[in-house]
Amino acid sequence: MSRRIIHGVTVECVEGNIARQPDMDAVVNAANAALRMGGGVAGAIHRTAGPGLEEECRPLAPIKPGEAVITGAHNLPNRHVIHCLGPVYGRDEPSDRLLASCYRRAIELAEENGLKSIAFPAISTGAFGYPAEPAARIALGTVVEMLPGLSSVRHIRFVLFGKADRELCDRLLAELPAGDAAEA
Ligand code: AR6
Repeated sequence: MSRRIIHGVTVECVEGNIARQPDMDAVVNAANAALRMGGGVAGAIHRTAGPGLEEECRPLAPIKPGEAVITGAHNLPNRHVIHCLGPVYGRDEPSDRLLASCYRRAIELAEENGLKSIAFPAISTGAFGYPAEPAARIALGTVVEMLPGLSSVRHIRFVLFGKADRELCDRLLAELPAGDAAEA
């Protein structure tokens, strides 16, 4: 687990389950285009949220790679779910820009809805095949670029499934320039 405060925003890497982040206003779903139950993150989120989440999602689907939509969280211990469709690696191009767009749109939606905290899984790095390290660089890089302009979001958490991905996140977070604020 590692944590830094950059431009007044806490950014952290933790190991865990995205469906069990009760202290976060929003959790991000690594969705499919149809916004339906799936495997991995989408399985954990929909299973915990219950069938009301799929119902709320139906009129919002389909979404395109790089897009994000926001819903309620139903039985999840959060206020909202932000559903992002990541690129399928090797198919949806330019994959780096589409992946960056997911993180950017998710944070924009959090800001528009006055949310203070948001937790991300490693979008596209499971079933969609995006290699872990370039995906993590895009995730952290995109988020950090936005930090100086944020007014509502004060806490951003990356929830990694397993030690190797969490250590990768820790390493990239430690490499970031300091920003303007105290380190935690
Ligand atoms: N909490 C946190 N991370 C998780 C969890 C969890 N509960 N479960 C898996 N991961 P994936 P994608 C990690 O496949 O690549 C779905 O079936 C996992 O180890 O969930 O964007 C959808 O329906 C990996 O590092 O998302 C879509 O069709 C990362 O989260 C498709 O898969 C993302 O894995 C989306 O694929």
